[in-house]
Amino acid sequence: MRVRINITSLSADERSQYVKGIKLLKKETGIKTDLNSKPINTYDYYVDIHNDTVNHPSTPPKGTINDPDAAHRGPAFLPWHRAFLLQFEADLQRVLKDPSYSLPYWDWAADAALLDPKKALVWSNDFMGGDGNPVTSGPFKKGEWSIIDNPHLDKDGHLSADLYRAFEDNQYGKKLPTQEEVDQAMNVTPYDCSPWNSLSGTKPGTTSFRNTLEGFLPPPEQHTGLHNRVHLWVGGAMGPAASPNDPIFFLHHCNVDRLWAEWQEKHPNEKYLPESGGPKDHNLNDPMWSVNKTPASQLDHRKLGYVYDSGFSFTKDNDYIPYIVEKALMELDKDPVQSPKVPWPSAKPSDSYKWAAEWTHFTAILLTIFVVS
Ligand SMILES: [Cu+2]
Repeated sequence: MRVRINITSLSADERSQYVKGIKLLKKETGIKTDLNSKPINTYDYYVDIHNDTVNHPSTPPKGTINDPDAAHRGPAFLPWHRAFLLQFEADLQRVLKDPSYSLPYWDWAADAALLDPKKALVWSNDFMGGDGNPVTSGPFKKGEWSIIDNPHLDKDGHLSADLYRAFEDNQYGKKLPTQEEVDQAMNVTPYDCSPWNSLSGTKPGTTSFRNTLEGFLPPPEQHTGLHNRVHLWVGGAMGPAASPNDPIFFLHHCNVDRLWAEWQEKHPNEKYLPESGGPKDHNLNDPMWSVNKTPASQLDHRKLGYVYDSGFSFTKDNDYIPYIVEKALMELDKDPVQSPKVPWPSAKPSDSYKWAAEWTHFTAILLTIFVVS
């Protein structure tokens, strides 16, 4: 079973593996063709597919702006992106020659708690690089990365194919979603509800986990909830439908997928909805456009071969020891990038274990003082 881990748990070498894989996919040709059967590099294939989901409305002829496309504003939002990520991950495994390679995830709610989320580890020079139009730092800066399906003007007014970002610029994306907002979403049931679009859950007395996590709920601030707001917070290339142009896309969506997986574990009796009667591509057994999988086939992430390192994965008390040690180390050595190297599991140790935990904590501090001095 592969484990998808928090980016803050990656070593510098592991961070560079992700960057290396992304760059290899961008260089690789001969594997994929675009929707017009023209050759396209493997990375841009994913940009192109995602960009084109919007041209595949689920309610032909084209429905209202509230109606789903093949992958958004509808129940299949979560299974479609799960399948999309798995295909991307399989390509990374192939180019990195590592069948156990697993996408890491960006826990943006943890960054929301930082003094300055713009300085979080994820944006460091050896990983995603920073802000700007164009981006001028990190592995995806101007000259080292180009984007497709999104011609735009740079800050000097020149037509550009460079990666661009605009942290906290969008009026609806001033703040990353907080852990409190995530926790509230995790309590929302059922999975989804009629009318199975971006209005799901807006009618009094109805609610929708999918629409809460996707981010069209709660009204009246539509489009500004969890997943959507992260796109807006990063801004730039993360805004339009070609958002996989920014390699942060996959780390963001891996986190969205993690939250769905945790919700599923938390609510084992809540089924995927709708079984039938919903928009095309979004019913339980509909083949989803381009990924060629049904939502039903994507529901059990363990059967798909992976788990996440957070929350439910920590079932044994012993699993906490590295976290307790790490936390102690962090207290003594303030991290300059303001990010814990190891995420604190969301579940808490059992009461019987608290004493041992406190002792481990205490010993770790003593050891650290001893080793440092
Ligand atoms: Cu998407």
